[in-house]
Amino acid sequence: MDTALVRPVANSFARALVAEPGATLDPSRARAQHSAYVALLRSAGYAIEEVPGDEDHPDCVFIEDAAVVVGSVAVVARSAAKSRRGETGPVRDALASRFSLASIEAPGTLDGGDVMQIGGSIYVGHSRRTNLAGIGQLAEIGREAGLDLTTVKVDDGLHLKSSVLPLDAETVLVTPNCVDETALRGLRVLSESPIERLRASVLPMRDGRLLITDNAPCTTEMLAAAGYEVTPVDVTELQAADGGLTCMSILFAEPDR
Ligand code: CIR
Repeated sequence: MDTALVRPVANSFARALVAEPGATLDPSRARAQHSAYVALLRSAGYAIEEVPGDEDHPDCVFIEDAAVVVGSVAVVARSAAKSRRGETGPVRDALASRFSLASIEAPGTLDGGDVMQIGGSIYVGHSRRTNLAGIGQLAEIGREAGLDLTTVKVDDGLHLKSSVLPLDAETVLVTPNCVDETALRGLRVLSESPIERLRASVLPMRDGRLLITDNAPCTTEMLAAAGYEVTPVDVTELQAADGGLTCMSILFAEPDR
């Protein structure tokens, strides 16, 4: 069974972190869009488990950043954004009954949005949120699970997965000129349409459909022509707070017990 861990949009979402100052955020609109996103995950066959929301943490809906599942280990993250550090407890509690636990420790920092797992390898963004100490700690955990880790320098965008997203086990969708793309050699790269820069976010679901943000029609058409079964979804209010489609869930196969 595959599970999607999600977290509701808090009323305090209006105060979520934004890279572009001045953005106004509407929690009700974000909540409606989030519900549609969760409904699509459910329709794909994920068992939805909701971690309680937290009004003290306006960004808590972006649950991906709080923890990363690597093999049989759930790694509790430690954001460089201090306002987000308190988000991890309830996420850790939800994962603790299924996985053994590890944590990124100071001075390491790491957001789950910087961790891309594809084809048995881990790629980690070295970004404003994730530092080399955090990457080193994750590499050690990955090594024990038999997974290679590649560091990718992120020059533009919040996280690695703001601009590099898995489409399948060997292909990524890349926004050009955001990361050191030499680190991605070995992967097949499809490029986001330049006129939709950083608008296309994707999430491959377990039923074979590819969720895609509905404000990126050129990229959607390109992916459909490449053979992906695309399902557009409107998450513009969450994108206004720098979120993408991966960041609102933690997806995993339930471990055998
Ligand atoms: C932040 O700045 O941390 C949030 N407003 C957005 C986080 C998005 N997370 C993600 O894409 N993994």
